[in-house]
Amino acid sequence: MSDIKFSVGLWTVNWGGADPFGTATRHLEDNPIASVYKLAELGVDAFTFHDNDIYPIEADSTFRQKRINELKKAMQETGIICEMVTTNTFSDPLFKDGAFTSPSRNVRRFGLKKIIKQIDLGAELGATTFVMWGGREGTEYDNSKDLYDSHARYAEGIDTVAAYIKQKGYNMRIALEPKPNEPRGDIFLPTIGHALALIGTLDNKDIVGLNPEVGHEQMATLNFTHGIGLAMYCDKLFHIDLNGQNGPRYDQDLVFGHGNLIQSFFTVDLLDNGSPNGGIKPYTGYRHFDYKPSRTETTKGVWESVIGNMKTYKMLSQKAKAYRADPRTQDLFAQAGYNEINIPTLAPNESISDFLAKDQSFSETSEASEYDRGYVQLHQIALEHLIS
Ligand SMILES: [Mn+2]
Repeated sequence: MSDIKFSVGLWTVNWGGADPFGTATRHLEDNPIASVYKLAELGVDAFTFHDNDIYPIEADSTFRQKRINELKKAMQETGIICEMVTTNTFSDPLFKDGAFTSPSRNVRRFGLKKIIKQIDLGAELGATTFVMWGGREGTEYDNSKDLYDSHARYAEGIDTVAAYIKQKGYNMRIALEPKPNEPRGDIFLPTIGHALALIGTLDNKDIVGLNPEVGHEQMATLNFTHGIGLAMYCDKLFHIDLNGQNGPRYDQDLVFGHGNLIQSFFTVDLLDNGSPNGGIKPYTGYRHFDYKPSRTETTKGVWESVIGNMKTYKMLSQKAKAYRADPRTQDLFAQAGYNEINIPTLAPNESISDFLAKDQSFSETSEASEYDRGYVQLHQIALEHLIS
């Protein structure tokens, strides 16, 4: 447990509650840096931020530097660190049709410079991950954009940034954050799988991975635990956004565990313990919370929700450990076939022609259809650990 580290985005706790149907419901501190002190006080190990979380897009260099100095002071005084940075390429009207995939070359060039500026700042502050959420990269209509050139410009943008990181020698990797929709009708790179496919085409794919968010995959009706399982299989889980979501609807950004709880349990189990056969190693990165304290909450509720995220994670972590250590679980893993799925289907050095020459009769293998895998009992044991 002690090696698990938590981080929180400044945009989460500094969200005033404004949504598409209403204005802010909470009074925020004039200076967003105040929240860094509060996060440190609550025992959060690290924070993350967009450039415009600490200064507005129109800020001059003097004001920008003033805020950076205040941020560094907060880090020195509290010991909290900055583990990830990201760039806001979605709020300003100029990004209404994307940054890397905007039809306007001027917007794309402005967006690229804005991103690189934040990467320089992140490196200066010690951040090792740069997250790219292309919230405005997409369309409302299928004929709005040339789909070859849009993906080519997206890939070009990512590759250019990755090449810059390498050229500067920064200890930093890029993590793409998929989301299916909202704010765009359809966002490019909508899921973990889509993003992995584009990463495979990049020149600098070695330093580009993923920052999957629980709710974003679940908005697309996908299984988040399976998604990060694939990302970890591909060595591409570079960062993670933990939160809560109740199925396919608007992006709820609830506290971690406040949505699909049993899936949260299996997510924690995979992150903390790896896969049962050891192919997926335990995740060593920050457990990052990207959520929105509900609009109904006052400032008090904001800080309670920060604590809630960490407390739930720790509780699930303990329960996942107990589930794995339970002898019934280990017996049922064997019954479920865990000790057979790890044996390759072909024998060592078995050629495809040798394989085809051997008899594999239907009657020999039909007994498999009657084999009791005990999946329901295994799941019941997990549930009992979860609610005990
Ligand atoms: Mn979200």
